[in-house]
Amino acid sequence: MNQTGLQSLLSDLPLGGVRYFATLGSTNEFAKRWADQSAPALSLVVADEQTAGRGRLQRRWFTPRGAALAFSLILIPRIGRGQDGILPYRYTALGALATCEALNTLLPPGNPAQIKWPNDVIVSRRKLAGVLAEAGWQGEQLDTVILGIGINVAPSAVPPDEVLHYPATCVEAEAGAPVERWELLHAVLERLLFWNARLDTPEFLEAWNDRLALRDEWVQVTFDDGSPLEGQVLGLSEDGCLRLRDRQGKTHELTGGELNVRPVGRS
Ligand code: BT5
Repeated sequence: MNQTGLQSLLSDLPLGGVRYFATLGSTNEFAKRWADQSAPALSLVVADEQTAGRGRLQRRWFTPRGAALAFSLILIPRIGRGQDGILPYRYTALGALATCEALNTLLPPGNPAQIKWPNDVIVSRRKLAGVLAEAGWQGEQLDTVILGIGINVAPSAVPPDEVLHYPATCVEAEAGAPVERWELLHAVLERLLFWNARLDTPEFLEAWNDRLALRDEWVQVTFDDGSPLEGQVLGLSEDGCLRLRDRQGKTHELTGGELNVRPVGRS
């Protein structure tokens, strides 16, 4: 792939600018700087390889050359703080939902991609893609969202187990066939643009809820400060929080940004 090839591949989509890099530190980082210099809405940054790809909480995201998709879309929502209690969450879900939908055209129907709340896309209980939505504020206004997505396509994209918090997989292993990376990128972007225009609709919430992984299962959640909570996954609340019921029967609605959800008794 190269700059011209990418532009031509995506020419039917209503994107802003498109930038392709063979190697880049982080597409989110580049997109942030580009947004600060007034990038048009829906501009896209794609890298074949990332040398400083990031996850949440300063974690690393591995994107070796030739095997993965790593890209960031610049969204300009212009929504006031009053309306946005859970908005950055919706963007994370937007990325995860679009990724699931594009993947599910390639995966066997009995083994679909699902969203492990809040930001992982998993198949067969293994992480196949991660989403990092970073919000930029201008005073009280949500000014920019950099929506970054990393997808493991070929087996060499999957990092070794010892560096992982959660088992990982890739699209080709789950699809059982070679996958054309750039066609997959096109398909994800198409779904992203579709749902981005419908973020505040009940249909969006329903589609997100339908793809929620670990429903009815007991999970352990670890919050930022290290405190744990064990509960059964009930689904999403009306505003996209994860609803859990604890052993005492009390329902919790999780909004916390940085938490890990793990099936109880599994690694
Ligand atoms: C995420 O964070 O899952 C968000 C990943 C977002 C990556 C995209 S790529 C394009 C854009 N540009 C960037 O710089 N970032 C975004 P989190 O939930 O914190 O998960 C991070 C953890 O996932 C790491 O600590 C590893 O354990 C694991 N990990 C790292 N690389 C992985 C990979 N390729 N596949 C599966 N797991 C991985």
